[in-house]
Amino acid sequence: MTFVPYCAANLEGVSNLFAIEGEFLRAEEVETGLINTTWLVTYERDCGEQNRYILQRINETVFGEPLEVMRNVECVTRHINWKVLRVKKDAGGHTLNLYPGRGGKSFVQDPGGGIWRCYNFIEGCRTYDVVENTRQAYQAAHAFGAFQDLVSDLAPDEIVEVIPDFHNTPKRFEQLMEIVKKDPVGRAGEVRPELDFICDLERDMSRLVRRYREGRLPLRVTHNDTKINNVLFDIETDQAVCVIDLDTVMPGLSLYDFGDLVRTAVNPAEEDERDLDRVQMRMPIFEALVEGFLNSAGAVLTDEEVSLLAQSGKVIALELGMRFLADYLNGDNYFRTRREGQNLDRARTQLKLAEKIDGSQDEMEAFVKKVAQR
Ligand code: ADP
Ligand code: GN1
Ligand code: MG
Repeated sequence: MTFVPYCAANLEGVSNLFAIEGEFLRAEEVETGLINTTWLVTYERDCGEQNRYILQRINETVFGEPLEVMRNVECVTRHINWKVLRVKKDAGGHTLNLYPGRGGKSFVQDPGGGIWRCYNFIEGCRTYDVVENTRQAYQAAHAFGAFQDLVSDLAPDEIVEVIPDFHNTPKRFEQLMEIVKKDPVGRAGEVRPELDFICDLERDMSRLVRRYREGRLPLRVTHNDTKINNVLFDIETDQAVCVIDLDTVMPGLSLYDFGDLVRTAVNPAEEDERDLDRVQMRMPIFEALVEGFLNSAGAVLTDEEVSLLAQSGKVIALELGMRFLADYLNGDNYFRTRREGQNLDRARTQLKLAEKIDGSQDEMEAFVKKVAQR
């Protein structure tokens, strides 16, 4: 399948295939995510009112079966919309909705074979790449915990595992080692210190997966991509109002979600920071994450899950360090990059963060224990 570059005419053609009212005015690319191609499109109705929508093309390199992704997203958005209305009785919140496309599906296919979908654009919101304060951390964790609660009654076998072993950290290690062996673009020689660091931590990688295999952790429907810019914040109130990016909602462990949130929230530096002295583990942010997550998801989590919250951040930081490094060694064809060496910088940041988190591990454990005993 070839990737066709999109000009306004293509985009207008694609967005006109969705059941949205009015005439196409413009499309602006949204550049925050690293995976899909996202456009903010504006339509004008006869009365002059303008409405905005999110038009997304699913990345088929990452998602080999985009139609399975859409099936999952349909199931999850419908369930959440039902639950918010009927169980939570909270019609005031924001939820994602898919607009129907021509042909009666929740997506359309362009002439090049690309799969597109259209969501309601949630107005008056923004995302953060770096958490600025403990209130934002609490809000984000509360939103992802609430998401966990909303999908807690979906059976994991209703949802297809669209990227197998997505958070299987030991498997990510094996995959990295295979890439190092093949060294397809001749970069492995440059990253010896990073590889040594990773190999020294091999034992830590199976901390979550092992407990799941021992039957000590439940398989749930989880978000699996709880990075901080996958939650929308209200511009006026700075409250987290909606969890987005549902492509990786799959059977998983709640600790993957908490761990991914820790790795993206505690660090005051950007994900691709080059000055590693800026990479830090901010304890007050971690504390706010624990409070926020437990306040919304605490009722569905088991004691074993809670007892591992403090360990999850390091595992996921390490996992992302390996994924970014693997992509660098493979020639940068998975995560979107905008400059040379960006994946290597991302990898180094994550590995440094894993080291920083490790340095605070005891303090983190003690905090979780204290909160759990309340
Ligand atoms: P990716 O998988 O590439 O990360 P996302 O689904 O996270 O794609 O979307 C990329 C960005 O587009 C988000 O970070 C957010 O800024 C914006 N966005 C996506 N969906 C919406 C929405 N429904 N309302 C408002 N903004 C959105
Ligand atoms: C990708 O789609 P986005 O940008 O929210 C990736 C995540 C990584 C993240 C790192 C499907 O998330 O797993 O943690 O980049 N998503 C996929 O920034 O691989
Ligand atoms: Mg995203």
